Amino acid sequence: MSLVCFPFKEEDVSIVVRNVEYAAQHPRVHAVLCVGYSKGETWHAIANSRAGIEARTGKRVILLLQKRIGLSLRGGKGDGMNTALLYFAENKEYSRLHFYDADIVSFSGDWITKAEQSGDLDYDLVRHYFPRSSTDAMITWLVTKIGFSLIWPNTYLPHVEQPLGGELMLTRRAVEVLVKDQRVMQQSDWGIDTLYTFVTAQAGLRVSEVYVPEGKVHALYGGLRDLRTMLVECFSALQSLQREQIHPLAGLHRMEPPKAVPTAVREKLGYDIEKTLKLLRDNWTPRQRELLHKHFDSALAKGLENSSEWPCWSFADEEAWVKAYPRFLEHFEKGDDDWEELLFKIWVARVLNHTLKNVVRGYDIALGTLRDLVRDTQHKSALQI
Ligand code: GDX
Repeated sequence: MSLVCFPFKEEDVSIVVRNVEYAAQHPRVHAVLCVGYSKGETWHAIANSRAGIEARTGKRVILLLQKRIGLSLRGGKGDGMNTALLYFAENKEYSRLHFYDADIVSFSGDWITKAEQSGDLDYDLVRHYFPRSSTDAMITWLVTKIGFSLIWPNTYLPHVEQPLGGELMLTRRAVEVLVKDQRVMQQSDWGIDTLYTFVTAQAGLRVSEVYVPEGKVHALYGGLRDLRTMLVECFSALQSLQREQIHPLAGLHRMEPPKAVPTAVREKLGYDIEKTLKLLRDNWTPRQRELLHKHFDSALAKGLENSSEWPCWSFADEEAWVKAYPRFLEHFEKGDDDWEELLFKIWVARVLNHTLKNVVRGYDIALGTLRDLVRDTQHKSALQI
């Protein structure tokens, strides 16, 4: 018997309500849990449609406000997901807990079926993965997968296709591992996905990634500025884990092979390039320049400074990013605006470099360069351990 959770903030209410009903209709699902950030429009829309969905499906729809659990960090999606973990841990009638972002336009009962089928093969954690545009997932590729490759190259972590995905299914065993772990319960912000991925790997759980061919159609980003908080919180979560050890043979990771990528995904541009170009010119301070020259390679420092005057990005190639990453691991300070802005600017320059050097050569080349970067980083790092 499964419980499906949708964490939500403010989303298109018709999509959220429809997704709740789709989940409730599924034969394996016993109840749907909606965990809201606040009592806004989306909350009230779910509250108003709840009785109708319960009458039509015969399943309970539970509506909870997220608890403030991780008190040292911003209260965000982590508190929402962890509120669901605690609810599940206390209510022993459920054996599996699913999470789905509430705003997925392409969500259907098939997503639940796929996860349930892998759960039937005794995996502890099932993650959904899907085809993504060659300019999407830039935090996943450049921060999380490169970080995993640099820090834990000889584990399965660098091979997890979508380690930040919000669509996953946990067995009771996996939930118990997470709930008992203070690192997880304190991660109240966007870093939560990193923590779930890392801690389940460290605990040696069995992970399966299932492929959803239609992809995740959801609200799009404007300029990359929209992703600044997520970038900082995802990097900082990884930075907080950097001294942790994982046994190279811990856990098991299996991946369903992908299928041909749909044309709409191959052709999609994930963000607004023109708006993003301007970001390299904004918010400079003398201290940012000082930190840049003190801690980073001179070619990168000079290139980024030049970009404050005129759009340029060629300095932020793959090698420059992989060289800069350990410097951030060592010196970055979350909450220090100059450090956050430097991380953001160097990441923006890297994303622009990827877009204007690799993506312009076509989808397959662009994805190939991302995969090669992860593989090469992992290999070089493994040789140094
Ligand atoms: N309860 C609660 N509290 N829900 C939240 C909060 C919060 O503070 N913030 C966001 N949500 C909900 C939101 O309404 C949606 O249902 C879901 O969480 C995801 O948020 P969204 O803003 O749509 O995230 P985005 O940018 O689509 O990122 C998601 O996908 C990334 C990815 O695909 O890689 C999100 O699941 C990320 O964690 C993931 O990295």
